[in-house]
Parts: sequence; C-alpha cells; structure tokens
Amino acid sequence: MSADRLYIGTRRYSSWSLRGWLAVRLARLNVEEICIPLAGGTTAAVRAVSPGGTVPYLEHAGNRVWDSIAIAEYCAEQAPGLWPDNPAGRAHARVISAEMHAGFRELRMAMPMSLFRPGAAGTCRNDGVLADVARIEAIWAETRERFGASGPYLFGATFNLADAMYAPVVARFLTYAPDLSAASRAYCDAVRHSPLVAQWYDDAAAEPTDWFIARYETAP
Ligand SMILES: N[C@@H](CCC(=O)N[C@@H](CS)C(=O)NCC(=O)O)C(=O)O
Repeated sequence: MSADRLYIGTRRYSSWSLRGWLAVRLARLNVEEICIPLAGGTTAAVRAVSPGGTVPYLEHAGNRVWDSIAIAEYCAEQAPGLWPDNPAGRAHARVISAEMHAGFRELRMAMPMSLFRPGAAGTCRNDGVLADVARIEAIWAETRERFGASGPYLFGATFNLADAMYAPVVARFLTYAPDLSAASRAYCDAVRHSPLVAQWYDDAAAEPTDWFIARYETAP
C-alpha cells in the first residue's frame, strides 16, 4: 500500500477538505484517502495527525502539505494543466482562488457547508451574506465572460483548480438556495454534476449516520 495519504474530514461538512480532495484527484495523485469524522469543533484525531491541526492534510513523496490552497499549488506542480495555460488566465484563476481562500467570512459563518441539510433552502440570509453572494456572482460572471466561452466551468471546458476552490461555495448555494442569476445557477449545476463533485456527494451520502452533527442536520 502507498505510504502517501490524504486526510480529509466528514464529507458532508468539510468544505476545506472538498477543495483539497478535488485538487488531489484532479492531479491523479496515488494516495490513500483517510476520512476523519469531525467533532464540530476541535477534533482530537485531526490534531493527532495534521501539523496545522486541520484537514485537508496531504502526505506525498515525503512532502507534508496542510492547507487547501497549498495542496492546490502542490498538485499543480505534480500535474501541469490544473491552472489555465495562459498567464492572464492563470493570474486571474489564482487571485479569485486566493480571494475565496481568504474571504467570504459572512457566508461561511452563516451558511456552513452541510450537503443534505433539510429545511435550509431560503434561510440564513443577512446583509453580509448577500454582499458575499453578490461578490461571488460578480467573480463568476467576469471570469466566465473573459475566459469561459468554451464550456460550463469558470475557465471553459475544463474543471480546474479555480472551480475546485469554489466548489464548496456551490455546495452552500445548493443547500441554502440564495437568489442567484440564471448564469450562476447554470454554473452551480455544472459543478454539481461534474464527475468528481458528483462522486464527493455520493461518498458523503454513504457516510455513517453516527458521524452526523445534529446542528448541521436540522433546519437552521
Ligand atoms: N486554511 C485551512 C483551513 C482548514 C480547516 O479549517 N479545516 C477544518 C475542517 S473543514 C478543520 O480541520 N477544523 C478542525 C477540526 O474540525 O478539528 C485550509 O485551507 O486547509
């Protein structure tokens, strides 16, 4: 068995894990996948393995990478083509990914990722959330207008690392259903049905019920 590993947290809830997992799968790294059930606060089993005390955490070829955007960059070095080929597209993909990584705090706090949360549609809106949603829609619209003509993803026909970074936002939008433009809804639909994201949802649906965190499985 490979000594290389990707540690992730409960798929239903772990938005950062989804990003890291997508990057690793896009790069086709041969790693053992270890899913740690999250406690909903600090998880002792995560602290025990990850230098940063968080998931995703990648151990690969002797390298240890414990942050999702660093995992994305690591994967891009392993498998060229995960960022756009042209410098302008690459710069734009990186800056919108960095904005996602560092920002949208109101959205993250009010709409925690919970893939199958019942009764969530139409809830959890406040002024801060709506401002974040508007900014995200503006990013998607500008990116698709400049770079996305060849297909349904941010940079066209190929699901790349920028889509991976925004996949948990898509998941939140699908759960909490804020009002979105038709173009944003189409993008969310494309991401949800992309093969890797569809696999993540399927794997999440198969997780044991004793991993559930009650506050994320009941209506907000
Ligand atoms: N900046 C980190 C944040 C990762 C993070 O906060 N992950 C959460 C799970 S989604 C975590 O591990 N929390 C600690 C815990 O649940 O014990 C990254 O991008 O990977």
